[in-house]
Parts: sequence; C-alpha cells; structure tokens
Amino acid sequence: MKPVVVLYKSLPHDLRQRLEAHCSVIEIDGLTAENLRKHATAFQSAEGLLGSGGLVDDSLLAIAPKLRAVSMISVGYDNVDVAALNRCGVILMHTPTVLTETVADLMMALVLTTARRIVDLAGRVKAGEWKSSIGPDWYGIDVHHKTLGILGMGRIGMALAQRAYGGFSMPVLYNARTHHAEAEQRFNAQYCDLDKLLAESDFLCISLPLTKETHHLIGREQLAKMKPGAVLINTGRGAVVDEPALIDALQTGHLYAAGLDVFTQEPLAVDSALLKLPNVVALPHIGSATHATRYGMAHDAVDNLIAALSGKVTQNCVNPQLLK
Ligand code: 8YV
Repeated sequence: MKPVVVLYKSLPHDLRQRLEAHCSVIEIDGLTAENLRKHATAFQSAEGLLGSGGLVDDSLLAIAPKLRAVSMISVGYDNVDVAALNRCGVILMHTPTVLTETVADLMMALVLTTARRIVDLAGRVKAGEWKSSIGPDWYGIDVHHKTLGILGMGRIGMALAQRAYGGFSMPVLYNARTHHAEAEQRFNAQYCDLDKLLAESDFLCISLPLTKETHHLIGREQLAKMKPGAVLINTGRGAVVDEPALIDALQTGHLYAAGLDVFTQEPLAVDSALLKLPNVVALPHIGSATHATRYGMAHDAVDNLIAALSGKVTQNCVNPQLLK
C-alpha cells in the first residue's frame, strides 16, 4: 500500500503525478489550525507531509502519529520545531541547493535598486515629476568598488560574493560561524567580526536563517554601529533584524536605504512605517520566486519526500542522525 501524504501546497501537474506514483496524496490548502481540525483523519493516517510555510510543531505531531517524513519546499525551516520532530523520529527534508543563484540575483538586484533609487525614481517619472534635467536630489550612490558585507556565508552568500566581486569589483567582507576558505580564495573575501562588518560595509547583506541565535541579531545597537550612509539588504528572515530599530535608523538618515524581501510579519502590514519611507524597497518574499526555481524546489521536495519514505535519503536532510 502506498503511504499517505498530506500535501499542503499545490504542485505542478507532472510533479503531482510523480508524487502520486509513489504515494496516496491528500491535498489541503495550508497548515492552518482550522485545517488541522478539519482534516484530522488525513493527518491520522499521514506518513508524509509536503508543502511550505505553516507551523510544523507538537500540535501537528500530536494528530499525526504515523508521520515519518516532512518535506519542505524551501531552504528555510524556522517554521518547523526540529527538536519535536527528532523526538518523534520524523525526518525533515528541505531544498538547500536549487534556489541559490536565484536568491543571489535578487540580493544583487536589491543592492542596485536601493543604491540607484530605482523604485522611487521610476515612480516619480510615472507620476509626471520629471519636468527638467534632474539635479542632485535625484542622484543615488555608487555600487561598484564599494564594500559589500555579507552576514552568513552559506551557498547564497557565496553566490552573492561572486557577483559582487567578479561583476562589480566590490571588496567583500563577511561574518559567519566559521571561516570560509573558498570564499577567501575565490573572492578575496575577508573574514571579520560583526562589529567590523557593521562599521565597514557600504552594503550589509543578510543571508541568515532564523534561529534562536540569529533572532534580532541586528538590533538597535548593531544598527548604530553601521557605517553612516550604508544600505541594509535582508533576504534571509525578517526577524533577524529588529524592525522598529531599522525604521528608526532609516528615518533618522543614519542608513541610506534598505532593501527588504523578508519581514517579521508576512505579508507586511499595509500600514507598516517601512512602506512610508521612500528609501525602502519592500518586496513580497520573492527571493526564490522565478518559474524555473520554484519548479526546481517543488521537484526536489517531491524527490526528497519519496526518498525519505522509501529509506533512500542521500542528501537534503536536516536531521540525518535519524537515518542511522
Ligand atoms: C520560499 C524561502 O519563498 O526557501 C526559503 O526558505 O524563504 C523561499 O524560497 C518560501 O519558503 C516559499 O516556498
């Protein structure tokens, strides 16, 4: 008998068929508390879970006694209580490789967009405000040869370093849990402590997962230590940055701009002060959102789940100790 899988995010037709060849699929429209109640029977028999977002924690595990594998269509898994999964022996899979270049493209796009004020100025043109040759009040700042600071030198940080160093002649500084020999060798990236990274980066690019350690890692004190006139880019997770403190740093003019793809609350509230600031570019969490990459993520997540349910995991597992 095929294992039952609860699917809580729609899949492209061919991937749905691929999953159905191996599993008996029950699709629901998200992991809300209401859906956990409404589809209790499905969870009762589920051996696998596939989707993205939504909380995967004790309350879900309590109604899914047969669960063996959870496969996220994302690299991040801050919405998953990994300790709870470990206690129940549930394998957690994710998609760490397929989205790297696409997210790095977006980070570089945010660097350029904030520096050259693309959104603000394009809006002014559309609003009919371009009436004569522009003056300094429409100027931006340079990107090339400025210092790019990367907080979190994982795969995405590496791909960003490659773009910045190779494409824009930017010296690269980075801070991470460990030194990254390849980044140092290929991109001449210089490891530094957080204070130095804050003080010397013209563009501080955050590419960190959300964990207990990274929650509000960039708070009021750290923002104050940033180089005056610097730009903050965040495509990791919103809660790595203390949002009210960031708003203050932007309002006082200490920071030149911010390019944000992630927020403490998503979707971002329409009345957020961030949206009133012309020097903020706020995006709807589109880091991996290209047709090809979202397909690739779904593809990998389906394969990951099939592998996990058939005991054939070779990669992309968050808690591989459970495989032994
Ligand atoms: C996805 C992400 O946008 O992979 C991640 O961790 O943040 C994004 O790529 C999101 O999880 C929806 O699939």
